[in-house]
Order: sequence, then structure tokens, then C-alpha cells
Amino acid sequence: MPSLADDASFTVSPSQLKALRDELQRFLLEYRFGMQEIETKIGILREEFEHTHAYNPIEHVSSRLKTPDSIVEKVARKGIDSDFATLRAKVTDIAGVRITCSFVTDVYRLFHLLAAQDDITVREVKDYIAEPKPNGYQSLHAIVEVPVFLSTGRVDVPVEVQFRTIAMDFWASLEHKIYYKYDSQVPDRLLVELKEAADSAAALDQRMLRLHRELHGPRPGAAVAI
Ligand code: 0O2
Repeated sequence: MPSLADDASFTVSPSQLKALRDELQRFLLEYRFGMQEIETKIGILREEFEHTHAYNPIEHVSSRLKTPDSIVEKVARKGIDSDFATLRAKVTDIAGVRITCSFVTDVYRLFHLLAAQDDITVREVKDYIAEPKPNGYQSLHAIVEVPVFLSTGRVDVPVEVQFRTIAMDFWASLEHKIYYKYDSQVPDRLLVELKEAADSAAALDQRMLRLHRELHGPRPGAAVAI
């Protein structure tokens, strides 16, 4: 297959182009199915939680598939080969699910409930809550593999699942907009303010959790650490 990241010097016939398009669509379809499997699992946990504990630990869930442009950009940035086998092995965030929780304890609780399911394999965890990024970014990232059953058999699809609180999500979405607006050249003054805002968001999370516990008492298993 011609490299997705190659320059425009190669030529392909219409039938090769169609075959490439079909292969890319099928490749992305597997990720869509993997993403849907995770969404279903999270939806089930949410409903079961409400039913059993009369409590909903999830504020909202969003999902996205990386666009072909964004995959090509990552391949070029990381200098990796762009054949489908390498993409499958090295680009693990083609499918992404973001789960926004009420409290930090819910973040870990949901992660553990998902990770404990016996068809889920956890490939990698990055705990940016325990160790925030230098800019202040916080979230718990997990690359999990979920089986998808196709007419051709089973495929284990990696999905990047990001767990965060509302305060972390608020911060990350503003920071993302600022980076976009300044084309990554954010003035130092704003970087300092963003870091301070991230610290305030973390303090708010702690405070809200304390208040919540005062109201309801600690829930069983609420403070699971990873
Ligand atoms: P999008 O649009 O959310 O998909 P890399 O993927 O190579 O850039 P790495 O180490 O593989 O980096 O991934 P990491 O650190 O697990 O983080 C990847 C994703 O986390 C990003 O995806 C963002 O969604 C989020 N993220 C990580 N760091 C930051 C940050 O400092 N600020 C904000 N706002 N989000 C962050 P994408 O692909 O960049 O974007």
C-alpha cells in the first residue's frame, strides 16, 4: 500500500484509489465498533449505578474517531510507518471515549469497574491526576482493548478512554481553545494563569468531594486508588 504520509509524487489508478479508500473505511469501522462497545459498557454501568445506588457518577460521555487528516498528522509527527499494521500497533488513540465524572473518586471507581471486566485488556494507563502535566493538565488516560466480533472473526480494538472531573474538563477545553487561538504560541502570562487555574480546579474538586461526603458520607469503595 502506498504510504499515507508520502508526498504527492506517487500515482495510483482509480481502482487502487478505491481499494485504498475501502480499506481505510473498513479500518476505521473497526475502531467505531470498539468505541461503541466501550460506550455501551459505560452506559450499562451508569444505568446500573442509578438503579442500585440511586447515584449517577457520570456527568457526560463523549466519543470521537480520529479523522484521516489527524491520523496522517500524527504519523508524520511521530515519524512512524503509515501502513495499516503499523497504525494498528502504534496509534492507539484512533478511537477515543471521554467520561466526565462528578468527583475524583468516581473517576477511579469507573476506571476500575471498566478495567475489571473480563473482556477488557488494559494496555496502558497514564495517571495525570496523580501526576499532572507541567501545564496543569489532569485526567486519567487508559488504552484498553475491547473485542469486536465481525463476520471475519474477532478483532481486539484499542480505545483511548479519558476519565476526568467536570472541573478538569472545563480547564482542558479552555486550554485547548487557547492553544488553538494562539497556534500553540501561548504568551507566558497566560501559561502562568492556566497553571494557577488548574491548581484552583484541583482544589475545587477536593472541596466539592469533601462537601459531598459531608452530605452523604463516604460511599463503599468510593476511595479506590490505582
Ligand atoms: P484530541 O482532539 O483530544 O484527540 P500524543 O497523542 O502523541 O499527542 P500521547 O502521549 O500519546 O500524546 O497522549 P496523551 O498524553 O495520553 O494525551 C493525548 C490526549 O489527551 C490529547 O489528544 C488530548 O485529548 C488530551 N491531552 C493531553 N494533554 C493535554 C493538554 O495539555 N491539554 C489538553 N487540553 N488536552 C490534553 P489529542 O490527540 O491531542 O487531541
